[in-house]
Amino acid sequence: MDNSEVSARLYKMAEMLEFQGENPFKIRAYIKAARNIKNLDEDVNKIFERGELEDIPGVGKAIAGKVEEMLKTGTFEAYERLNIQIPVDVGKLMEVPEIGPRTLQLLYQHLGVESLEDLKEAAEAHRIRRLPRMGAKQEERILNALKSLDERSKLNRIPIGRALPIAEEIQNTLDANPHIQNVVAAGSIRRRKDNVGDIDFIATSTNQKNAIYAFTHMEKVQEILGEGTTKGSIIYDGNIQVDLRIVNEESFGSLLQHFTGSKEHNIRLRDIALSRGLRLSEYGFTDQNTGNLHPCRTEEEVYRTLGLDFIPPELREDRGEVEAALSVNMPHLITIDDIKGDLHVHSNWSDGKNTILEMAEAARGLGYSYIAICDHSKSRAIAGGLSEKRLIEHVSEIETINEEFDDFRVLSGVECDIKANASLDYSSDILEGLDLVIAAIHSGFNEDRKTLTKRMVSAIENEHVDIIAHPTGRLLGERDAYELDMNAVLQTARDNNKVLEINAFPERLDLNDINARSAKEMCISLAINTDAHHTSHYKYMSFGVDVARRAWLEPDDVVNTLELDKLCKLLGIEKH
Ligand code: DGT
Ligand code: CA
Ligand code: CA
Repeated sequence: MDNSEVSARLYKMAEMLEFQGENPFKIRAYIKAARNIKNLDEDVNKIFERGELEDIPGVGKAIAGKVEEMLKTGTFEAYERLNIQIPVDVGKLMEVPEIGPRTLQLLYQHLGVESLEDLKEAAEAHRIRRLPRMGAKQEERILNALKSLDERSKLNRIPIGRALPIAEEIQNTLDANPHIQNVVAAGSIRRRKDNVGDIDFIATSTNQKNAIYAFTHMEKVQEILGEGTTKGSIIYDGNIQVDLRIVNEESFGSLLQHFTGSKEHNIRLRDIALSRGLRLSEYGFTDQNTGNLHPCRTEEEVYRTLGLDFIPPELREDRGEVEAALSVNMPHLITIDDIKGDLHVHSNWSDGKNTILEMAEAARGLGYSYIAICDHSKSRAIAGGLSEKRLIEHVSEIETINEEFDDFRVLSGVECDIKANASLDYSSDILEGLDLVIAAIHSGFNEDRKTLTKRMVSAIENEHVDIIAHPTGRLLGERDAYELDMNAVLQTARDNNKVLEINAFPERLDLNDINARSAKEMCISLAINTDAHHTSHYKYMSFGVDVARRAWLEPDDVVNTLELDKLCKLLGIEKH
């Protein structure tokens, strides 16, 4: 167990004791020990090996014994005993501001409340107001507290599109500091998860104290949560928690690996280490026979020592990457340099901000060979959807523009609405005249699963449709994916040889990593498109590539890695 795990278990013990109505001194002792172990600069295992557990402030003889038990067995007896005695999820329930240990006792004994779900059910059924010392007001306060807890846990996660620019801003500030070197954002942000809980930096320093001070005193710091000799923790502008750890160069690789996570991935690595007689921690490998610590300077060294291929951060989720690395079977993940064009771009013919020519020139400037202009279809009046007549004019405008280029092609496309009755927004003869048809659902999100799936399936089966845009309709932190039988969608796409989009617009990232990986496994091709409404939106391509990497995609899985002629062949586009 590492420091944070030991500390978490001590905290949980304190909560359970509180629930039992134990002696407050005993409870406070656990909390103090938990806090001090969490804030240690050194691995608690090392301190234990030196026989110095009792030197940790707040750790007396009794708690030192429990820590020793944990380090040897992963838990301690008193905790296990209490945990069996108390069926109640004390930790989660005490997070509700209205609920203290006495109320919890009452709820458990009278109503059998063991979990947050039980609590919600009891409150909604108005059973709480009838308890002694409770009333309708109290019950309503609990319901409100539950609601805001739910919202906060959603709000508390930050979409990567918001977190990454902030991480880059902080990175630049730290890089400019003469006392700080090797700054890397680790954690879920390095794994490019589509939403992150906080931002975890690690760095080396020639002057640790100055480095931490500089970090906690950056201009946009709202609050300092902690300031030690090797770590600092702050709330940054925008209400985002940011942590910084300073590490020695000798163990930089070990710490970077540990703090990149995920936790699940690290647990797998720890097991592999143990099978080789080594204990893996954020400080390095400890030989279990000699007790010697071998810190790793690079992450590559960590994986090499375990007999594993290097695993890219985006794959570190314990979703098969460890097995792939053991069998020397890692995928060759797609990179941004593989992208040859963007197949979902808007212009000012509908709700985009730039002309078709401007969109084309900007894309060409990025080194792309093609884009597809896919403005909205006629049903989307608020987005300036094109009437049949305008669509035909749009196609000839694109033909004229193409005459200006010999190394670049604008494909004429449309983002065609899938209407409520599952039909498309234009007739077949109109769709036939286009190079590319992207179909999407933009309305009726609240329909039931059967209806929405049917709309999607009919669109995929339509012979003129090439790509399904943002297939689940989710908006990060705003709107959940609509109800959809994803399996049916994937099977239909496979059977009809259709392409599914990874929409790279940072609010969408749709398909997500999990669904995109299922698509790959079913041999369905994907397209990574920005849905740009402005030339500046082309930069979002990297967010889509990140999703693709987390989905294990290789260049061959993505149609817009193809050169123009191969793409045209694949999509049946006429050459000009
Ligand atoms: P987040 O911030 O919720 O998006 O997710 P992460 O993965 O960034 O998690 P965070 O910030 O709690 O911790 C950063 C890394 O530190 C995590 O990916 C793995 C490592 N870590 C944290 N807690 C534990 C733990 O209890 N056990 C192990 N083995 N590693 C941990
Ligand atoms: Ca994190
Ligand atoms: Ca963190």
